[in-house]
Amino acid sequence: MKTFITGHKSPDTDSIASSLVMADLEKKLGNTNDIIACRLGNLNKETEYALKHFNIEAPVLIENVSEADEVILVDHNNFAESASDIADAKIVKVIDHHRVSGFETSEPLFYMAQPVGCTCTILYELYKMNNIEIEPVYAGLMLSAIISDSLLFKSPTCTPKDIKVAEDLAKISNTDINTYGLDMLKAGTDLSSYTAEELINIDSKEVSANGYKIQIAQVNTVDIDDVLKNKIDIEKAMNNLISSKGLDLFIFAITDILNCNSKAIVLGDKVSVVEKAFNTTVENNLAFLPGVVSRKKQIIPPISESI
Ligand SMILES: [Mn+2]
Repeated sequence: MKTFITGHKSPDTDSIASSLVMADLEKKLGNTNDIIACRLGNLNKETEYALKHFNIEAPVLIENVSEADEVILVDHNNFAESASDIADAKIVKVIDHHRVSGFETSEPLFYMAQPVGCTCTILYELYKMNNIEIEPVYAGLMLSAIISDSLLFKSPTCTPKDIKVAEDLAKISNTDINTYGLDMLKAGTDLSSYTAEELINIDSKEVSANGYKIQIAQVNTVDIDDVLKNKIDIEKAMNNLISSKGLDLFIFAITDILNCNSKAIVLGDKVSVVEKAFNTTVENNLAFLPGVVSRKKQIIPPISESI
């Protein structure tokens, strides 16, 4: 019997860490299957940095879950963000911190969701609930995920619980949160080796609202203008995806993680939605979004509302 554990497509540090950590938890909870931590895409540089720092192998790259007897989803539930054949799989557990959407099973399952900033915050609680000791390497991975999802606690998605858990994980893994956290986040902002096509896919989500198809991609940087040097190529790549996927709107948010602002390249027939949502003007396909760092809390809700 094989149990696959996977996070979402375009995996971020939380999705990768959660799949590795959940695999450890499952083993310690007594799951005797062949437990395989998986990923549905390439590692980003921030995640690479974290895995290297804590000296742990990346999850196995998969395209579908046809080989699995059962599947555990972490850090997502929406089938649109999961393996292409997930609807046919036997999903036995979900550990997630996103809204429930586009998800259905034919059988009962273990489903644990909390409105916290990071899936790893919930996994930490699972260790505690089951009286399982956390090994330093898994503490380090969970800490990395919380730092990543919360942008070092600066994102509005961050809750007091995330901070408390991170502090304990820092102790267990003997990590200085600020030094390590900044180094890890900065490692993720080295975008120099990405092509425009890759750039718009590093962290990209399709959401549908009111019948419209909207793609919202995001990259983190310490210098927005540096990313905008390739604006023409990025726009070309975005327009290609708009045609091939039939998108109504494509928002590519470039987030300054030090100053906590974003600029977004906005393309598609529904650009006016962005102007309405953020009470701004899109000039030269570009909108300034002061104070915006979180796609989940600060971009998706106003866009869904105004469309
Ligand atoms: Mn997450």
